[in-house]
Amino acid sequence: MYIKATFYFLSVVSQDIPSLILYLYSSPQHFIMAPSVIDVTMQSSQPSDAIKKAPGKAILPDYIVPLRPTPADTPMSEIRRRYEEDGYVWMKGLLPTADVWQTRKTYFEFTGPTGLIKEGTDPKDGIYCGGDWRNWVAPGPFRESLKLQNSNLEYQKRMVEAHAAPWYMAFASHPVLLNFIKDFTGWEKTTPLKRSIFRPNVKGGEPTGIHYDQIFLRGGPPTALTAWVPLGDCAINGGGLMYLNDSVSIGEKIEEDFAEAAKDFTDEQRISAFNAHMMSGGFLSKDLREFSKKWGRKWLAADYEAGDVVFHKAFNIHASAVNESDVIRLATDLRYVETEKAFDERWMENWKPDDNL
Ligand SMILES: O=C(O)CCC(=O)C(=O)O
Ligand SMILES: [Fe+2]
Repeated sequence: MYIKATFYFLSVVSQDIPSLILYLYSSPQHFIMAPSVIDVTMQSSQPSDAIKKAPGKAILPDYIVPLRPTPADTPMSEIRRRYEEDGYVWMKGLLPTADVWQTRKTYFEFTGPTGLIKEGTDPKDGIYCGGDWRNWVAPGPFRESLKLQNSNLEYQKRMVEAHAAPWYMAFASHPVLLNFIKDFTGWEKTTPLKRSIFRPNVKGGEPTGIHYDQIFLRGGPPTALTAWVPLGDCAINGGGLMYLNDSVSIGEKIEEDFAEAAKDFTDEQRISAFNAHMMSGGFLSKDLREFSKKWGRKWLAADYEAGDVVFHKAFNIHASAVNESDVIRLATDLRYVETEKAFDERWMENWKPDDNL
C-alpha cells in the first residue's frame, strides 16, 4: 500500500516542477535587526538531555515528560482508546518517509532561493542561513506587530503561495492519511479543510503560543481532527510541538468560560479567536512554565521523525518550544472533518495572512 501511495504522491508533486523552476532567478533581500532577546536556557534531562526554551524563559526539566508513542501496527481499537485517554495519538512511522522528505524538499526548493537556506546545502536538509529570525516571520498580524522594515518580500510571497501549491494539496490528501482517518473515525466521507498551514520555524524564532484548536474553529462543533505532521525529522531541541498532559478537560473548561464571557457578542465576534476576551494571536499564554504550574500539568515533548503524525483533539492544549538548532523546523497542521456534518466553513479557503482566523 505504501509503495502505491508513494507513487501516486510523487506523480502529483512532479507535475509542479516547471513552476518551481520559474522562481529560481530572484535574489534575496535581507535586512539587519538587533539580535533576538530570547536568551535564557536550562539543561533538561528528560525526556532527553536537550535544552528546551520557551520565549523569554526556559521550561524547567521538571515540567517536561515524554509524549507517548504509538507504533503504526497497533490495533485500531487501542489507537482509539489512547486518543480518548490522552487527547492525542502520536503515530510512529505512519506516512511513507520518502513522501514526507519530498514535501520538505519541494517546500525549501520553492522558498530557499529567497535566501532562507544556507548556501551550498541540500534544500531537503533545510539548513537555516542564519541571522535574525525576524527576517523569516510569516506575513500576517504577528509580523505586522513587529513593525519590520525592508522585509524580504519575495520570501513572503512564496511562503504564502506554497499554501495553495498542488503538491501541498496532494500531501494534505495523502491516501495513507485519508485511509487511516477513515478507519480511525468511521466517518463515511472525510473533507480535508483547505486552510492548512506550514510552520517553518527557524533558530531562535517565536514559536506557537499555548492554545487549543477549537479557539480558531469556533464556527463549527469541536469535532475537527487535527493531524500535526513534522515534515522531516525534528529533534527534541528543534522546536517540535508539545502537548499539555491530560489537558482536554482544561481546554473545555476554558472554552466554556470564554463562551460565557462572549454571550452578548455578535455571532461574528463570539466565534472570533481575536475577540475582546482573547490574547493577541488567540493564544492562552506564551509562558509555558507558568501555564504548567497554574494547571498542575507537565508538557509532553518528543524527538519526532519523518513519517510520524500526531492526531489531536480540538480541546487538547499544545504549544511549541523555540527551535535551537540550525535545522529549520518545518511542520504542517492538517485538519479533517466529516463531510456531511456541520463544520467551520471559514476554513474552506487556503491560508492567507489576512484571513483573520
Ligand atoms: O506547528 C506548530 O507550531 C503549531 C501546530 C498546531 O498548533 C496544530 O497543529 O494544531
Ligand atoms: Fe494547534
